[in-house]
Amino acid sequence: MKIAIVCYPTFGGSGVVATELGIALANRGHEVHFVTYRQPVRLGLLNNNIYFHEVHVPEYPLFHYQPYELALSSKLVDTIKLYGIDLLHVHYAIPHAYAGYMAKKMLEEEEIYVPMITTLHGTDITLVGKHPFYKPAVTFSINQSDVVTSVSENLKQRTLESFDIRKEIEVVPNFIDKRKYETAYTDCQRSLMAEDNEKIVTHISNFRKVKRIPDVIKVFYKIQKKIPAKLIMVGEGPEKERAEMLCDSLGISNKVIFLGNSNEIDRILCFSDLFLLPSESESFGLAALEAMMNKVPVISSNTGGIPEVNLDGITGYLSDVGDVEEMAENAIAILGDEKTLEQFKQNAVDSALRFDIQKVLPLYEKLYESAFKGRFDKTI
Ligand code: GMT
Repeated sequence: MKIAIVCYPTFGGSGVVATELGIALANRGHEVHFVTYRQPVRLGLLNNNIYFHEVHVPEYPLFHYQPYELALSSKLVDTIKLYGIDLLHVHYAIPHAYAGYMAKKMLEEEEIYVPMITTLHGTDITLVGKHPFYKPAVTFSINQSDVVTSVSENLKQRTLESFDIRKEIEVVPNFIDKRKYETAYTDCQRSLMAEDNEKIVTHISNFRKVKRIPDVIKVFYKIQKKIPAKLIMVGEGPEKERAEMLCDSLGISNKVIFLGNSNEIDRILCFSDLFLLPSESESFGLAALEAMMNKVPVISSNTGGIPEVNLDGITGYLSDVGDVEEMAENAIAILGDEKTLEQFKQNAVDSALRFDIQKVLPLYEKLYESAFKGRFDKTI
């Protein structure tokens, strides 16, 4: 099939999932066209089956806000016509499902019928999407999608609770490619980051408020009082400066390494012993899954879809949002005993295999096929 994928090209989870999905589809022989405002960060080299079409938004001084949706829907129309695209898959409802719907309608004027799959990722529903200023448009564009998927059962339920949805929502979880890890680094180079006797604790995110970055620091502060350890903070975002200041005031700056955004996530996780994800809300927690696949147990909050990924007492531990005391106790219980740590590491990787791409990709392909077969239904 010829598939157009719309996503955010940044380090956010939805963009990562969309990119990895596109690469996997291309490897299965599909022709994949990414349509977005920059080449997605995980895309790497383009190949015979992968194309990238940049959406340009011309600046005009009259506009206080530049109309990205307009430029995106126009680019979609052009790309779909030029390449004979069979199907459109938009990741993150805002504004992609809205722009996708407009493109569909424009194409219908020319008797071109392209089904649209919308994948809900989290904040497009839980944070931004349900804001009254966006809600009618988000509800409309979800209902107008030919297929709607959500990355966890929890996100599906939250969508149904918050919006008047008339469509069936299919749960297709996020995924990970186990084959990528079979050839992963053998020399983890942990000595670059910590002394032999130190444990390495890691957090990766976009440093937004929802990630509760101060909790990460507070949990680590308690850990390092009992166990020699380093904290590696990966990512960029609005909370980063405050985090650096908190480390300073707690006197642990020499034990915390801020790395910024990285394309070497697997390399960092390879030498990590524990992953912290104390988020306020999380529809899935892709970063936790990536950690688990790298044999890193997870200490997390029990919010949203995280319990579908991190299994309490098996792959790590779950606590109520903000319960830094319990999170630190659980972390110390895992890190403080080598046998326990080894068991949790093994459980983490075993459990991550539930989300191997070989299991998840066919779910998307099946939905694509049924949407493609039914593409004329709503237009008759
Ligand atoms: O918050 C992020 O980490 C980025 C955000 C996004 O929109 O890209 O992530 C959301 O989608 C990811 C991929 O499906 C999920 O793993 C994250 O849990 C989800 N974030 C939230 O729900 C806060």
